[in-house]
Amino acid sequence: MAEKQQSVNCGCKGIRSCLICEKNDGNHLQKTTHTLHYDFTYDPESKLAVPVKAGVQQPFPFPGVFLWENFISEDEERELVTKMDQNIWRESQSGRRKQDFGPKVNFKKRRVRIGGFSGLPAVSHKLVDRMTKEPMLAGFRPVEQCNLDYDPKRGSAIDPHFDDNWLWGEHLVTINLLSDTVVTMSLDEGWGDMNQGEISVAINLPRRCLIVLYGEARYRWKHAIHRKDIQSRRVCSTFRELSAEFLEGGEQEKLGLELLDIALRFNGVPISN
Ligand SMILES: O=C(O)CCC(=O)C(=O)O
Repeated sequence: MAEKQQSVNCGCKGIRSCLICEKNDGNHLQKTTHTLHYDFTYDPESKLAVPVKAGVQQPFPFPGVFLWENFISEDEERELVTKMDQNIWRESQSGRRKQDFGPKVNFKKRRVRIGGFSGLPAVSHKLVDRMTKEPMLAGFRPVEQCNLDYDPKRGSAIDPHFDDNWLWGEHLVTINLLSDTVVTMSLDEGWGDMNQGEISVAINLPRRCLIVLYGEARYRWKHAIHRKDIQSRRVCSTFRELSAEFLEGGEQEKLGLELLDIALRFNGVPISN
């Protein structure tokens, strides 16, 4: 099937779709899957993935997730979203809208352009100070913040994917705002007696929590937000750090230092692409 032309009303390209382009284009690809699914839920207390249906499958350890409930207060949430809504939201893929505070990156060509990057926004200063008080984030120095806006009216979602690991480092830190949702971790090919299909682990994200994905949850499992898990408007801010190549002793240390210097001045406006 020919690639879909980008709709004027949304940001979807290729196989991505949202409710707006699905209405306009009867030919959009509907995903059908015939594989088996093994469904688990993450238990933050035990850090185990627990089978949704009791029976054959056993719980298993699910490392690489850190959850901080009530990371921000209701007042802070209001302030953050009000400030975000004063900036332009740009249409993105799969019914999302976004605001980016970071360098312009061509991941395919492995090129970074500092260009119009003016730093993370001022409102994030106290949030970054707060998160880095947590011992596991003590060395976390973000150089990018991406705000995403999900709306059930647009069918917003993000397909299962891995984040880049050439430029971005191990810790992906996300603050979840305005509504509860679920981040679904998936492994296309299972193991042991689950080797016939896909394994997924649902992590419940309460409104105003912070989640860190690192280690196995970052590098071995894909992550996604499914359309069915957006029940009302949801906004999130994801913070990303540099990989070793851009840090002290790395091949691109100089560029990394420049990016850090700009990012952590905290007087940025969203980049316009
Ligand atoms: O919406 C989220 O929580 C995840 C966003 C995400 O996966 C991404 O920006 O790559």
